[in-house]
Amino acid sequence: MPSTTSVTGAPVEVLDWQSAVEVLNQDYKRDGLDVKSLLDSDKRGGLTYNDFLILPGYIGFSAHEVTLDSKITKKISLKLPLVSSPMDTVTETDMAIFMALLGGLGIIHHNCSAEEQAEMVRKVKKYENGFILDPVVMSPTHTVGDVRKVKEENGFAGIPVTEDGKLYSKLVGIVTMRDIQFHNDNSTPLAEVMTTDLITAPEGITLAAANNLLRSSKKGKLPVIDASGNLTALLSRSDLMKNLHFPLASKLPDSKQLLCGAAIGTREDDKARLHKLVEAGLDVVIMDSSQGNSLYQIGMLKWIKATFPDLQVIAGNVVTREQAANLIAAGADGLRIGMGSGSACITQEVMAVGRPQATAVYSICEFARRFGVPCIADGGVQNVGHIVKAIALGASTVMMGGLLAGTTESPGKYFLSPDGKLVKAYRGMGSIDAMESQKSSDNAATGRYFSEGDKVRVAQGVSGSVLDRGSVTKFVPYLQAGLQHSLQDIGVQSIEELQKGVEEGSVRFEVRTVSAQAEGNVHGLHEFNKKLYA
Ligand code: CPR
Repeated sequence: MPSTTSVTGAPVEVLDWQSAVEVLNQDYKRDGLDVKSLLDSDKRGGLTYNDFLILPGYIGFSAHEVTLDSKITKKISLKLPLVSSPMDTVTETDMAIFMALLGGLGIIHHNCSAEEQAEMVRKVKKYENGFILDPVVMSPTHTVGDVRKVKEENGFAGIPVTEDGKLYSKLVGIVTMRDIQFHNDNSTPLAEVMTTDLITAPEGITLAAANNLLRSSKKGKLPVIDASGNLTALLSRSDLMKNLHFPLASKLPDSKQLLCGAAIGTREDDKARLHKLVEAGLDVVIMDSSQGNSLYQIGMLKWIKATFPDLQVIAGNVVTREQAANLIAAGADGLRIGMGSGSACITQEVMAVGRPQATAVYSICEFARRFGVPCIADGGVQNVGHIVKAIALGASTVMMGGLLAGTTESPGKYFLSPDGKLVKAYRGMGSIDAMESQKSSDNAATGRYFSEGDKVRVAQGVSGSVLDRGSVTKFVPYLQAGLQHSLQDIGVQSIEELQKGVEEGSVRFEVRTVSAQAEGNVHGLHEFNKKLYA
């Protein structure tokens, strides 16, 4: 038997290398901690995502084989577990459309009138990839100057002309830059310059057929008309060139429409708001409250379940099992977890109430799973790693505000920060700014943070800006690919497998000391460029 010497000089038997796995299983406990020991808050206090790591497992498959399907409510599943926050600097029509196209879900904010919010929901539900459903339209009395102005402001010409200058009115022509190129008189009415010899597509045409027609017509724009000749939509050649394919798009089975969520408050007039949202086609409603375990929310939840039995209702926010139990018992189809972890949030500081997010997520998800209630981990997500950790701790989906606020699809325009960086505004919904933007009593989002009778509004958030992140059509697929690679490293091929592994103790964790956190970040470089994806 070969032998070697230990540090004390005593001879030590060298084992047969082929028995390494057997010896490991016989003589050793598993490396790392199971999830219960990790989140033992008696021992360690509450943890945040940065306080721990997941240990790697065995890779027996490629990253693109990892699937990310997960439930957002009892009845609705997504192919990508990502949700955009109901905040007025994060989710309006465009964000909701693209989050759904990419496999996630957008929750439209309610810091606007009920009509405005319902209109946004309607646009998402009516959206068809490739079709422009609210094109700029002009009438024959509009002028050459008007077209030039649109070109200047929006970068496109090619404008359909209808009898009264609106969508759903009779199409009478189309005006392109070619029609007005050598026309110096800006006051000439479009009736004199527009092209009237039109190639159109009939309403109901498939995107593929419409694209073929657009190609063969060699035109820049293809108007879609109904049986009476009224304009209903438009296709554009430039969109055709960049037309993306969205195989993960979030839709209900047997439906061509994208899924759409929206937030409401728990006041009496939110009932009328919800009627409008449901009429517009809403699939999921979130009752938006920073502390959801209340008489008001439970009352509202029961009313919604009785009035709209088919609507999926997400309750919250909650951070303890006790809060969650009340909402589960009142019929919640999903829960939203987080209090004070949001990037623009000062709730924990001001109210002294809240909970570190990793502990909150584990505590509630472990409980809610027993009743088949999926949970959203909401707030505090700054990178792919945080998403993976939230899911490993039991969250079905993850909600992001700040991380998506700097994308092209979020509301608002980019501007230059004082230090010359391209940024977009981002603000907490309980910031003074957001509360003061409340234009009418019909506009109730900030009710999440104050009541009508309050003389002083106590801010629970800040307003500021976030760096440009480009389009969600690039950023979300980056998050998706990152998730797939992470699950591959852990050695699991799906979210279900990850959560089962955590529950059974085969997926292991390690506490991350402050110096471990420093080690895990870039260190020792004089300068570096942190480009996240290419
Ligand atoms: P981040 O993704 O930016 O970290 O967090 C977004 C979440 O922050 C939102 O979904 C919401 O739950 C929470 N949030 C928004 N405004 C807030 C204020 Cl003023 N205070 C506390 N939480 C807030």
